[in-house]
Amino acid sequence: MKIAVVIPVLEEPRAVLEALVVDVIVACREKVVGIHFVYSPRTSPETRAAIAKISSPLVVHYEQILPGVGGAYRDGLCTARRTTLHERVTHLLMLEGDGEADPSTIPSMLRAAEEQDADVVIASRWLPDSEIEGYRPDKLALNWGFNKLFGCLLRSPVHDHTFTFKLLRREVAEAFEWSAERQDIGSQTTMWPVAAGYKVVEVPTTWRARIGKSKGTLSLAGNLRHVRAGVEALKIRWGRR
Ligand SMILES: Nc1nc2c(ncn2[C@@H]2O[C@H](COP(=O)(O)OP(=O)(O)O)[C@@H](O)[C@H]2O)c(=O)[nH]1
Ligand SMILES: [Mg+2]
Repeated sequence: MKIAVVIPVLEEPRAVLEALVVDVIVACREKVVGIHFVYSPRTSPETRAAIAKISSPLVVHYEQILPGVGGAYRDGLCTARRTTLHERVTHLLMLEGDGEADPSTIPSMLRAAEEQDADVVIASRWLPDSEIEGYRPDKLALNWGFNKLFGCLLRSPVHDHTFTFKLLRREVAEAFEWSAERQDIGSQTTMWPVAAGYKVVEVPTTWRARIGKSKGTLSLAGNLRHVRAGVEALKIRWGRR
């Protein structure tokens, strides 16, 4: 297994970024071949400077071309496959730069990929051993309902259909024309592989809201993007695409 990690960043504290890189290296060891930070024109100079100071040969800097956080991940998935030295990347790890995703889940994600021969491993916020801290109650209720509804419609084995933090087999990353521009990249990259019959498994994780205000959060209406991703998944599932 050779992993390229994709981390979009806007304005993240230096300590969070440094800890992320250390945690990824400790968790993946010799399996990690590149840690790709994806920058937007809105990424702060402080964030860029903090990453520039991290002295690891694994760190790669990339300016996104496609719009939004969805575009950042799409660009990152693409460039991570092309530019990670001479190694052949077999897996892509999507990880948020804001510290809300818990990198201590990575070892169990790698184990699940290897032991269960999974195509996608989701870090899940909705398993019995998962924890969610500081999620807005209205969004939490919406997320719960969304997961129940689309879990049922898609006959999905998954409990968390929207979280971005996951490990994708390279083949899965290349199998779809991802179109998400915002956080719907999380739902596309889970629901479309589920719908297409890939083996998608989950491991429990802890999600903690970041300290301070986030810049990129979706409005309640923006969550309709997840519904659109779900409808596209249904079309894949029932053969209309
Ligand atoms: N490169 C890039 N990063 C972004 C963009 N929008 C959000 N991010 C970063 O992507 C990561 C994931 O964002 P997410 O957690 O979905 O947004 P949140 O609601 O702001 O926490 C965070 O580290 C954000 O700072 C963007 O348009 N471009
Ligand atoms: Mg976040």
